[in-house]
Amino acid sequence: MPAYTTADIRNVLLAGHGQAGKTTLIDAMLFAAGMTGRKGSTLDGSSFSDFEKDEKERKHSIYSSLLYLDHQGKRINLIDSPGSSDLIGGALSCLPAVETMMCVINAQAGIEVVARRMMEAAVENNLPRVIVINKLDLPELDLPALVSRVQEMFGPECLPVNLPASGGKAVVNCLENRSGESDILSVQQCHTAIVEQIVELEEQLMENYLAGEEPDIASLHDVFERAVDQGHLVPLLFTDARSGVGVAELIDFIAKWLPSPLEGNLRPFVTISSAAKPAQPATPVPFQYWNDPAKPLLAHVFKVTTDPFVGKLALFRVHQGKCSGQTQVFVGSAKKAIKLGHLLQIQGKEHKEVPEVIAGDIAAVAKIEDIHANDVLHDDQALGEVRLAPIMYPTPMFGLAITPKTRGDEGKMSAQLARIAEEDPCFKWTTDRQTHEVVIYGIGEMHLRLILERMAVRGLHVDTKPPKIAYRETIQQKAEGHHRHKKQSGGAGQFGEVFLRVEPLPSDSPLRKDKGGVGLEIVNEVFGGAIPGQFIPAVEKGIHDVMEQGAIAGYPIQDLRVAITDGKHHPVDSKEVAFRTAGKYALRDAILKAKPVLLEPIVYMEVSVPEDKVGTITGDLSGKRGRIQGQDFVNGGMAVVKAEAPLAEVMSYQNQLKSVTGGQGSFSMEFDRYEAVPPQVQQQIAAQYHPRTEEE
Ligand SMILES: Nc1nc2c(ncn2[C@@H]2O[C@H](COP(=O)(O)OP(=O)(O)OP(=O)(O)O)[C@@H](O)[C@H]2O)c(=O)[nH]1
Ligand SMILES: [Mg+2]
Repeated sequence: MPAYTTADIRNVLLAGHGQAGKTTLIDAMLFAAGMTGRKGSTLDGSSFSDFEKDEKERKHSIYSSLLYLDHQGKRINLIDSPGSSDLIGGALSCLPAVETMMCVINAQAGIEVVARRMMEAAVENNLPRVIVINKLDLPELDLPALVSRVQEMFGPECLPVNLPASGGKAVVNCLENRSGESDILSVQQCHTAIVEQIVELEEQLMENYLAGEEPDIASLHDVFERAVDQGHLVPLLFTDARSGVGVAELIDFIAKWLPSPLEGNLRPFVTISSAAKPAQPATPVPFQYWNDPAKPLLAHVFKVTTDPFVGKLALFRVHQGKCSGQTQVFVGSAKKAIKLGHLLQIQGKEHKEVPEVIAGDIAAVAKIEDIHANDVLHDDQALGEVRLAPIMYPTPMFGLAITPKTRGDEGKMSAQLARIAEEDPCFKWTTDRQTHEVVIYGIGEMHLRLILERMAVRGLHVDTKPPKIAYRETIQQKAEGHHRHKKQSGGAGQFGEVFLRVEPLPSDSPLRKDKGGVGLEIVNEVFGGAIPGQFIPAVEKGIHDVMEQGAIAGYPIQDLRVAITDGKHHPVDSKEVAFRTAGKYALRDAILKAKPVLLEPIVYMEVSVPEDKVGTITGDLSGKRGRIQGQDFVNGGMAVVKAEAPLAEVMSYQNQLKSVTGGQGSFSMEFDRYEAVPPQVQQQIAAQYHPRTEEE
């Protein structure tokens, strides 16, 4: 048994924009808590959190990492996450492991894209938020203005629990103190604001407070914690992670005020009944569990990684029950149990074997190939259908075609790609149907570059080709299609005839791709056995063929409702293959009459540049079919231009920005939606498409 109980655990994810100081803060916390004999630093590669070679070289976090500290009998698990918008998948995937998301904001740069994104993601995932404003030592800060910005953007419930004091050399607690000296704002006013915010949640407290009774702060723990859980309060703290100001206070605050697994909001586990019909999306039913070590085991694998010494490592959070190395677990709905073997407590790159992991805690298990990212581990077959509700990740849109430098390495390449796809939820790869090339997709240029480097380190070198755009196809109106497939060759013939109707899926249909659906609904309206029931699946197969292969330019089709309306069969010559072919060509026929359009990915961009470059940037983006959405002037003479643009035009924006601004500026880009391409672009792309017309 560990020396602590579930009630003593705190799990905190540090997230936020790149360079805000998350990793530095974690190194500072470990040092302040006496966990490390020296203070690690990202500056000289000695960080306990950024320990991977590529992280040290680039001086920023690339992977999430798990660390812990012990303070006043509490076990505090900290997850550091990368702040680059390209790597946000690594931060999002850790949300299910914690009770609190701590968003670190750079006092000078202000609220940047990833901070905002992670704040939104925490709300979507019903996860309490804490804000840390770091780098309070930097010169020329306007901290009161930043606090107001935070409140404007994330709500008036973002309230300071401490304030910088002594010229930035200390912080003063305005939650536990009614008065005191601070550099900015009034301790008394901040104290009142926070007390008023939390007493609101309890009638008796509120009445007493209104009657003039100042509550005893220590007695407010439960209601404070509830306010945090409900998002009714977002505590805000200040730090200077480099010199350690506010760091001990931050640890104290986590230990004392933030929710333990027993108090925190439960993660959205659901049961997916396998009884649902395959054609219909299964309706998930919320699954109730408790962070109780006495109940059956329920754990969730939130990260899989490869350790140079132990091989595959799966990091998991126990949400219910407990496990030891001897525990026989089931992975999801698997019927055969496996023994966990060695359980490891992780401190950055160090591992220590532990005998047991209890509900609420985070640990890792080594060398089990059957355990994958996002798996649920349990020791009770009744939990076989329990899953975690999916996390919404940004769609990887940046494509690169790759071929191994060494012929014969294709198999090795697939194995590596599969491994990376498991380690990184925002990495996808496919084989292009037209060109048979392997195409990898990531969030941005940097993301893919890092992945290529990782493959090279693992011994696989590839050639890359200019990025490809993942176009899609759809239709704009209703139309009918027909095909009769008839073939007489020698003995037995082939016969199948299909009539069908297509229409766009209604904009509110849950089956639409942008709603997370499969993008296709097939309805069987065939009357009186014109197509015998046993051939309907073959027609459906033909429909799926076209959906994958495209009809106008060779890209996947989406958001179609296809009604199979009529057909003919032949008692001898009707075969599956005939109906599959008929279905395929009938659908193609219908689509061509249904005003087909080519869709292209549109990205949302935020470009940070010096103020005097704003005109150049907006002009340049407008020339790239971009639409400017707004501008923000932030601290330090910088401005943020917000825009939407077709991905095809801004694929190499990194270089474009460099040439326009002479090296200054940075940007983030994320997929927003698909939109029809202008007609002349569609003509160009479609003209290059030469489908094979095989009438097998
Ligand atoms: N002056 C000052 N510099 C800081 C502070 N905290 C961090 N830094 C510096 O800011 C830079 C970035 O710090 P990191 O801790 O790597 O930032 P991060 O948020 O982990 O960044 P990513 O890993 O890219 O997301 C480093 O040079 C740090 O030394 C601070 O409080 N004050
Ligand atoms: Mg970092």
